[in-house]
Amino acid sequence: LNWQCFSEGYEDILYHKAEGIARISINRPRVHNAFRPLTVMEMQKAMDDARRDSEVGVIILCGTGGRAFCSGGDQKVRGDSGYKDDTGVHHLNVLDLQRQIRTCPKPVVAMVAGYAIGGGHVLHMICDLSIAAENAVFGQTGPKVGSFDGGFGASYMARLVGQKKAREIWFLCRQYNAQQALDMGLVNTVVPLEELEEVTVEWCREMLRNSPLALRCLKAALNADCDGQVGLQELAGNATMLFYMTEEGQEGRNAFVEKRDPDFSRFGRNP
Ligand code: 2NE
Repeated sequence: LNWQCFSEGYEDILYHKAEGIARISINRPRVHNAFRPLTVMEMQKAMDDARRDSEVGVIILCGTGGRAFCSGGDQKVRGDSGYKDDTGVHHLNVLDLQRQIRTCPKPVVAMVAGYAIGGGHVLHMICDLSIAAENAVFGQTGPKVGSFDGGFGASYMARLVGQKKAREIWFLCRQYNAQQALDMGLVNTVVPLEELEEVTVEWCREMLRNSPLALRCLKAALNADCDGQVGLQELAGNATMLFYMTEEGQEGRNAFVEKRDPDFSRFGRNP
């Protein structure tokens, strides 16, 4: 792909676009792409751009260097109530990023080479699809390093791999290879490292050929099954958008603007 670079102004990430695909790469390979508050803020900014760009249909999240997708929160900037930014303020802003990925109406694909560990493992789980390279390594470390993610990191994991396996992953803090991750439903496919981007782009292209509205509603529907009232809000927002697109919905607005009574009589009542 002929990636166009939009990385200017970013310090911790690289941001590229090509043929309807946006690619956000964590670019801190010296720490296995651990995230600090700035990294997360930049990812949020790029995610927002990709969401708003009508040319973009699919978003890829990945890490640079081939040795790590992401190793979670940067333990070297961890303060006593979160991860410290340059001004000393403590954050857990990766939780906002998780929700942003989840509620983005476009498919988000994790392209995982190397370690997806801790909060980095949760990030790939939150993505709609995960394509793993053969060198990928998955696992949580929270109980070892004095942390845990009891939100999506626990409950959504259990939806993916089942309660027993989720407890094993969190309680024992083992590492799992790509094949094991595939076997337990953590990832969609495993490919040789040198084919990782090519296969990921092919999966993206397949999705781009399908109806964006159908994908959007399906993502919201699958989220709604897990996300309670917030999930229902997201699904219902799509229903409202679709209603706005109908003549029946538009009649209500037109009548108000034209200061007349609405006439819904021409709209049928399907059984
Ligand atoms: C990922 C892993 C298993 C790799 O091991 P290895 O032996 O291949 O590499 P090494 O030497 O540990 O790492 C290379 C460099 O990257 C740094 C290391 O410190 C090392 O740099 P130097 O010390 O040599 O200068 N590095 C790696 N991960 C880092 C991290 N997360 N923060 C800062 N520096 C890191 C191994 O590196 C590992 O276990 N890493 C730690 C994984 C971890 O515990 N992550 C945090 C989990 S908690 C979390 O992410 C979280 C949450 O639970 C809730 C909310 C938000 C975040």
